[in-house]
Amino acid sequence: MDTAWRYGFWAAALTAMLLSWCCVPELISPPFEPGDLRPPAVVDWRSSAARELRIAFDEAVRAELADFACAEDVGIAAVQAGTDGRELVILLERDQEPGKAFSLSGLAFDLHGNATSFILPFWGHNPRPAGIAINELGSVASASHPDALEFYVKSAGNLAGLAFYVGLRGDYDHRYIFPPCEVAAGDFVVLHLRPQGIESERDELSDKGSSGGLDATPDAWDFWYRAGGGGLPDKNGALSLYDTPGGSIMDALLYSDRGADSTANYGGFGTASFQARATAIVEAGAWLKAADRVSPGDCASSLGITSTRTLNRGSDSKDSDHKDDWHIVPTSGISLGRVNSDAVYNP
Ligand SMILES: [Ca+2]
Ligand SMILES: [Ca+2]
Ligand SMILES: [Ca+2]
Repeated sequence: MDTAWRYGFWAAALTAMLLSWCCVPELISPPFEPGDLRPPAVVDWRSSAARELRIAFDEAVRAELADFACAEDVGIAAVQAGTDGRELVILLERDQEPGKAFSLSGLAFDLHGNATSFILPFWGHNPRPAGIAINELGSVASASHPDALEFYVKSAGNLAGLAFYVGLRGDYDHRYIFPPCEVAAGDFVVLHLRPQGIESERDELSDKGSSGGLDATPDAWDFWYRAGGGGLPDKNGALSLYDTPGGSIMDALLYSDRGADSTANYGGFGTASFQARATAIVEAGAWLKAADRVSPGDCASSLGITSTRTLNRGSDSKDSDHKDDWHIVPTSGISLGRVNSDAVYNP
């Protein structure tokens, strides 16, 4: 009797337990929601004043002064939030030296705590950038006329940090950043892209007459690209000039010998790279196109260009961002460092 009762009791208890387990709602984890795990990304940066740097991100960020360091002796005084919270403003203790390269390292967090660290190159803020434009193209070299480019000074100022690209900012074969040099309106500046490496080739920081070398002249400012391999594309190229390496486009030159009827691939440009650069320069507002899509016919014509028949603006250096500003001068019409010839080469 007792045994039977005990079995009955435990059987009932077990059944009740099983029933109650079955009725307990199962504990289900909520679906995994990753939230924001992506760190903020730097989208732009620049020296914005003598004692100020700005770094823009793709989302709101915060940062601590202690996480920042600067290689140059400018001293970091504060790190503040800028526009929309998407920008950091780095305040410096001392003025930057115009055009001088330095780097800044730092750490920024988005509002979910994702961190990104960065080391960014800066060029000392130039408070008075000279207004210059590409004026004469010597892209087809000979032994006595290596690749060179002339700029015309439209408005006085300092060249420090102005950046010339074979290509454009973010997509280039060569880049040259000008050193500090005071220039006057009407001056000419010549960048020699394939120096011989001889001692007399000097960057003229204060004396227009101090450099020797091929195609250097006593009355123009001569500079020498020393990074090596700095040729200009002979007949089909996209060149650009920016107010700082991370800054705004000041001028550009698109040149081609293909013409509007070109049936080459990539919209007539022949290469994806040339088409992409031409399109980007037009979209940046530095060159005009005739139709919806930029074509080689929108480029200044380089047909007939040689080492002494250079591609030139007119003698007035007029700049309307249009191919018609440009012409090929007759044989021996090259005028690097001097006013351009208005004579036109007739094939
Ligand atoms: Ca000179
Ligand atoms: Ca222009
Ligand atoms: Ca000239």
